[in-house]
Amino acid sequence: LHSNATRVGILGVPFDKGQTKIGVGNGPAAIRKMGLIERLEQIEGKLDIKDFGDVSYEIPPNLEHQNVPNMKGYVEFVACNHKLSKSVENIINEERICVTLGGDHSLGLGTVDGHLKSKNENVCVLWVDAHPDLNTNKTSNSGNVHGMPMALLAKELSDYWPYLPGLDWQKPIISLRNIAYIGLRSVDLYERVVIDKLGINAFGMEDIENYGISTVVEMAINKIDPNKDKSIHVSFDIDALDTLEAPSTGSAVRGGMTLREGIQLMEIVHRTGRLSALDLVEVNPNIGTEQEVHRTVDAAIHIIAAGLGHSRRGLRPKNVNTLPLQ
Ligand code: Z70
Ligand code: MN
Ligand code: MN
Ligand code: MN
Repeated sequence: LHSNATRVGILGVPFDKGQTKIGVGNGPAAIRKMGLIERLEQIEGKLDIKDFGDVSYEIPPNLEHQNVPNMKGYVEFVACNHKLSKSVENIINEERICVTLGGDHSLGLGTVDGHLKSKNENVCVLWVDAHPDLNTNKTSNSGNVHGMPMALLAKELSDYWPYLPGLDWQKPIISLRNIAYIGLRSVDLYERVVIDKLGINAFGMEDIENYGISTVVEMAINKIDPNKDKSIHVSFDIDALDTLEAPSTGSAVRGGMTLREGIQLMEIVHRTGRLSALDLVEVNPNIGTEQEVHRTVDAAIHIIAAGLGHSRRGLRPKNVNTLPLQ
């Protein structure tokens, strides 16, 4: 391998307790089985890829009987994300882009936390999603923690949480000024209030429609990383894509991004050279027909490959003189 090859770490998180549908824990296996790593190996310049396997976790005895009102699966959520945060921190410390395969989006707490710790908090986040995942346990209608990671991460919302046992390792250490949403189209009442009151950078589907995806991505990155010196985290919920593009997910919302827009978004992020972490979450291979699962997993792999430098223009030949062109 070339010594300056892009270094990548793959990490599976078969976690499904952040919501109530069966199957999202099978996401990492489905994405690997459809040949993620083989497809990444075809990227120009050859990536240096290391598969770190799946995160496993145990519930510490002092956490076992804890719970927090309106937070389903609380202890599993806390235990898994603690382990995940450390794994992500270690992978980024190894100077690898950490690609996390979900699993439900509650894992965004651990991946962003680990990234922040590795990069001394000099991180900005693109949250690509139909949903803002900005509920607290007081505002959530569902009690599903995959709708809460952004509210746990945000400094500005720390006063709105009760005491959270076992979460002392996770300080809300990112400002909402360093976060931008792309693809929103299913926003709860309180989420809407918080986005408006705090002026959170939020680019919805109508912005993509009005400006085009490349302008939206440039605007979002300029807002959250104006000096172009931050480490970029993309947390990509597959439900950002339209239902037709990614049907096998737990809360599909119509009127979403095309796969082409998703790929273009990731290509732009790749070209910044500052991508350090990419989450690809909420792929649920137990939802839909075999063909729909195939389409969804294939879309996920295209998104990841674009973020790591796959070019739709094809590979450049190593030595033009040996080609039968004459
Ligand atoms: C809703 C909630 C959500 C993903 C659904 C939905 C959140 N706002 N996130 N699917 N990926 O339950 O809080
Ligand atoms: Mn989400
Ligand atoms: Mn979502
Ligand atoms: Mn294809």
